[in-house]
Amino acid sequence: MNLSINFLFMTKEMAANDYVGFTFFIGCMAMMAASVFFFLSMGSVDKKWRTSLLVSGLITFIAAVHYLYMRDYWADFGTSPTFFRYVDWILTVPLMCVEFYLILKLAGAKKSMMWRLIFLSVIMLVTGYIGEAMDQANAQLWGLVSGAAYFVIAYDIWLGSAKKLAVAAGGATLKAHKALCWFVLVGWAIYPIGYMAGTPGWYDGIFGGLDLNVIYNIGDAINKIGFGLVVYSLAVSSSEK
Ligand SMILES: *C/C=C(C)/C=C/C=C(C)/C=C/C1=C(C)CCCC1(C)C
Repeated sequence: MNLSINFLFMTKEMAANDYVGFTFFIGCMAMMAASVFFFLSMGSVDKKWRTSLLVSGLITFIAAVHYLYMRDYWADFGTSPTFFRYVDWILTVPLMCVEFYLILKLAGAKKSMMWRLIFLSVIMLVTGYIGEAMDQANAQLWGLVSGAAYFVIAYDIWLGSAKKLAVAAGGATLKAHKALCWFVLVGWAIYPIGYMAGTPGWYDGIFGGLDLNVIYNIGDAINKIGFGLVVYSLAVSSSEK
């Protein structure tokens, strides 16, 4: 039962050609380093930005811990740590929704906007998990439902009420909001590609056998660390004044 805890930090061999294992390893380090950076940066920005930086650090910290587990899971079993992956996402993706809210709060954002995004992200992830781990035979269908929720999230922040608040706030807030929107549209689109590489469907074979974990790990590094850096630069640039 406590196997997954006992094997943490134990030395194992990693094959030189285990490029999947390597991306878990490097992803883990990157998430740890980013967390230290975001936490330590909290002291050098205006008070009103500290919570945003704290959340950025929590996102990468939660990921770092899950990467430790996923790295070891991969080393031991050589199969996808799907469960840890989705537990990580179900914690960190809603926190990214909180980040949108925190940035726009000063411009008058309501909590209902945040809860709506969180609700949609949970639907996106739960249906994705079902398709990937529980009902692969219908992976295409679950992926479609998940994709629909993703589409609504993207619509909401690009064109919905969040957009209006960002425009009203202008300046650095608008710029940061735009950057985060691009992360959701382009950065998050990496994940459905990983899903298609790892589940059966009409898309079989088009990714040439590339392991879904490599795609997910690249997506995580871009989205979690990049997202945090956008928040960091907003905090720094609007603290200087
Ligand atoms: C830090 C982790 C992040 C930002 C994870 C994001 C995950 C997604 C945007 C996943 C989306 C999916 C679809 C849109 C369809 C197929 C199933 C998913 C869950 C991979």
